[in-house]
Amino acid sequence: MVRALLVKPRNLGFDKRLVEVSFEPLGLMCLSAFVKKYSDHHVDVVDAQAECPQTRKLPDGRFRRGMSDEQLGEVVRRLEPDVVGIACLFEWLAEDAVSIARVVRREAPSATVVVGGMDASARYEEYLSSEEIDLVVVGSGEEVFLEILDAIDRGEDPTGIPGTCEKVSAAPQIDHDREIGASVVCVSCAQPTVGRAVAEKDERVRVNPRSKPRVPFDEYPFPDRDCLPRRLYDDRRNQGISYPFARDYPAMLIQSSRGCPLRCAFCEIISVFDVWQAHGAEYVVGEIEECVRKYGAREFIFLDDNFMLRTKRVEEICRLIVQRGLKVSFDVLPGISVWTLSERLIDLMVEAGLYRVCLPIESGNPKTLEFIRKPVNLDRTRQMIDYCNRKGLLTYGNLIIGFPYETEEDIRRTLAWGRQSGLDAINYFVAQPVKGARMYAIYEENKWFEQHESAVDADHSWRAHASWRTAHFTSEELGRMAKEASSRYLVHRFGSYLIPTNAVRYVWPKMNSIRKAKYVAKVAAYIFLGGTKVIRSSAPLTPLALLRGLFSETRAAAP
Ligand code: B12
Ligand code: SF4
Repeated sequence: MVRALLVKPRNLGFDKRLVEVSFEPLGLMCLSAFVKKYSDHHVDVVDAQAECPQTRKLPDGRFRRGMSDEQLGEVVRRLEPDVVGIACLFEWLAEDAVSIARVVRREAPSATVVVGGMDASARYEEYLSSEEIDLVVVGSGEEVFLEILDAIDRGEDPTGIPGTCEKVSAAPQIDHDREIGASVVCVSCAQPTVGRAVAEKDERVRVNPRSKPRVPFDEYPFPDRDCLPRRLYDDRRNQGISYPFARDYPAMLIQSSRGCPLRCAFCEIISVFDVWQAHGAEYVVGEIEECVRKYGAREFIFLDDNFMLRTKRVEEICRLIVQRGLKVSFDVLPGISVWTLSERLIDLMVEAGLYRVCLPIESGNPKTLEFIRKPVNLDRTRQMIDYCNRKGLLTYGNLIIGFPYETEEDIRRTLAWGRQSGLDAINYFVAQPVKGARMYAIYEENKWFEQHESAVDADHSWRAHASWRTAHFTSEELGRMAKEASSRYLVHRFGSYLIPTNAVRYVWPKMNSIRKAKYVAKVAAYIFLGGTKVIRSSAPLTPLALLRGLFSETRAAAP
């Protein structure tokens, strides 16, 4: 039996309010449950952010929320782990993952340090360049992490395990034709090459190809939601901060499928989760029932990368929720693929508890959609948005601007489409070159990462930030355009509700019961009074501003 410790990093960022956002570490909960079900290894889970909710200002102006290194060191000393697993979902948390590994190395020098999660999977080389990290697990972690524990339990080195990336000592590859006056033995041909050898190739990372999952996905246990005190996440304050747009508290996270076989240009999912795995409807609704029974959950936030990939499965999930009389609400955080929607499916989803819908449309420009390779039909999308609005769903969409070769005109087309979309709100993002995504190479080849102008506002935790340039825009212009586009759209949209026909068509279906009206009032108050960062950066929302927004031209905030 080995002792494993799983750690969720502390949160970092320039926005003090955003670093308070604390989601339960569902990935670590999945690992914990799996190891407990299929072995007798001991697992502890620590949420280094939520378990010590103190925020400190760092010298560079960022905030860090969570345990100090000393507190973390104390935990490691007390638990004496043989293996420490650190989750890293986001690029800007990599730094904290490394500093946690450093603490572990100091307090438990013989422990194996493993890192996993979305960012670690996509950028394993960067993680392995840290001396303190031994292994990176790519993609789904349950089976691989258990194999690592088993290997250590058997007293073996956890090397060569499929699904891991590891360091290999820098073996000198010999160029027999070059003289450097050193004496080396060539690792390829084992010839002593005195006087004319050079270490040419320095391959320090080995990727051990993944094997097919062995355990059927429906035999995976439900996440170990009790491995940490529930109050850390279900407490009303945390729920309000972390899920400000939820309707029914407590809201809980759930993942019914992983991965997505599509290859949108900006998305790295395919490089991390190489197979699409999905639970059947019985499993999903069984998990919902358990959360309702055990924790009193009233709302579920699905985290699936592509929840809608098999619409039959979605229909079955919704039917079962209705049949079993589960009075729950739900939302799909990463969004619903709009091309899969039909009026019938929307009806069924609403009946099962869908009350707001995020549509990742990505672009209002057909040329850009072609570049992304997302099968979005813009006319059909508008029809579906209209139907969702009439069904009383709160509709918001994601539109991305600043793709590598997008011109001012291209961006204007997206903004113009957005304005006609009928969505209640639009999040405008800057296209991000994430490692593992198809379009990453374009930025590398053009050296656009090195040409960014603004690292001052380097808060990677906020969507409008860009630290790279594109063919036509600087990083500063990209960030500013996205920020302004989101707030301008809201002003325009709220302004349009002043027209009585629009109010009847769009607002009334969302407010025609006390429950719905209370929810809309809450969301509006959050946006305009509490203020998201986007809104706070726009002009005050006076009636005049709303009228101006209504009648103003769609302008790309281009230079
Ligand atoms: C939930 C979520 C959020 C939540 C919070 C997440 C959190 N802090 O806990 C919220 C809503 C706050 C959020 C916000 C954002 N998010 Co987000 N989010 C997600 C999402 C949809 C699901 C993550 C999740 O919980 N999955 C469910 C669990 C079960 O899976 P998992 O964590 O991957 O764990 C499995 C494996 O990864 C692995 N594993 C995980 N940890 C470990 C550890 C070890 C030791 C091992 C061995 C294995 C292992 O095993 C697990 C079980 O198989 C992902 C998409 C994705 N596919 O990851 C995006 C994602 C992580 N988000 C992303 C982005 C860009 C953002 C935002 C920046 C969006 C924006 N532009 O504003 C903001 C940032 C806000 C902030 N300051 O934190 C990107 C990250 C890109 C990157 N590499 O940096 C992702 C990958 C989506 C995407 N494809 O673009 N997000
Ligand atoms: S953006 Fe969505 S649809 Fe496209 S590959 Fe990623 S998860 Fe799949």
